Amino acid sequence: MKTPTQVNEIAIVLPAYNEEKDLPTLLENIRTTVGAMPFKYTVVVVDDGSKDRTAEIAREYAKTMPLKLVQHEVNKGLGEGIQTGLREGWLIGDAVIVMDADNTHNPKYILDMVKVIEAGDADVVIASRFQATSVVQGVPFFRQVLSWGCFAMMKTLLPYRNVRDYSTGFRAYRSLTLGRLIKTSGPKFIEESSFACMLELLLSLRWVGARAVEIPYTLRYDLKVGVSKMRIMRTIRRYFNVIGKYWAKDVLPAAEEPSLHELRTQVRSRA
Ligand SMILES: Nc1nc2c(ncn2[C@@H]2O[C@H](COP(=O)(O)OP(=O)(O)O)[C@@H](O)[C@H]2O)c(=O)[nH]1
Ligand SMILES: [Mg+2]
Repeated sequence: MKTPTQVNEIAIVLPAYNEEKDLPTLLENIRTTVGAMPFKYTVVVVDDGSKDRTAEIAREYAKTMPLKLVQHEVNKGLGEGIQTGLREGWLIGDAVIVMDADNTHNPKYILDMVKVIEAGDADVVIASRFQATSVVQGVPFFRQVLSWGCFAMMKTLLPYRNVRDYSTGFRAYRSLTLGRLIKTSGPKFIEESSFACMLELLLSLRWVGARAVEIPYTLRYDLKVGVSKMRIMRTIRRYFNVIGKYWAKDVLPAAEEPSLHELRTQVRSRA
């Protein structure tokens, strides 16, 4: 079933922890690239207790571009960061894009992602490393093995139609679908604090019946100046936890969709 969605405005959520080296380049890029796209945008920077100039940089850019800074006083982990960003983002945009703040995800792909949502073909659009024309530059071998391993494991244990890249952070979500997830699960809709939160979020969307589509893109890991924050062994361990959580859960039956405005009112009145 198609669910065409008019996208007049998007929120771009950037979970950021100590990203002073890469954030300015990304924000400049967003301003020129997304600024030229046919919809309004607001960047939501979630500074998760960074010890460097991440928050200062965001404050500086907020003077010259649509940018909202949300801060956690102490570092709470990527899961909490994504959750804070999505909670803000779905109230702002008709679609929410989440991408890494380390300048490895090019904002030019946002247009392709939004087009899929507008056409009504998907509720979540994944910029995938595993499409035929996708290119991955500069990712360490072991990290590639990890994402392939995640793909193979998920296809065997909990396959999601059309999905190959289960663990990437670069995705677009239809706000109505995020609203449905938040309404169903409550305000703490992500429990994982580790990088396994990306898998958890995807499986929770599968659970609420979200349809996924992937688009090809080029991951420029070689452009990253700062260090990776992923703790690999911890993430692998947590993947199993997430799979266990969703293993026996049946996909929820389709429900009639309220308008985005109605859904926002319903969720706000509960909070
Ligand atoms: N909110 C929050 N974001 C984080 C944390 N750790 C990493 N991130 C962000 O999550 C994204 C992915 O991290 P990154 O180091 O790029 O991982 P990699 O690309 O997988 O090597 C980046 O935007 C980071 O700033 C954290 O503890 N809290
Ligand atoms: Mg990254």
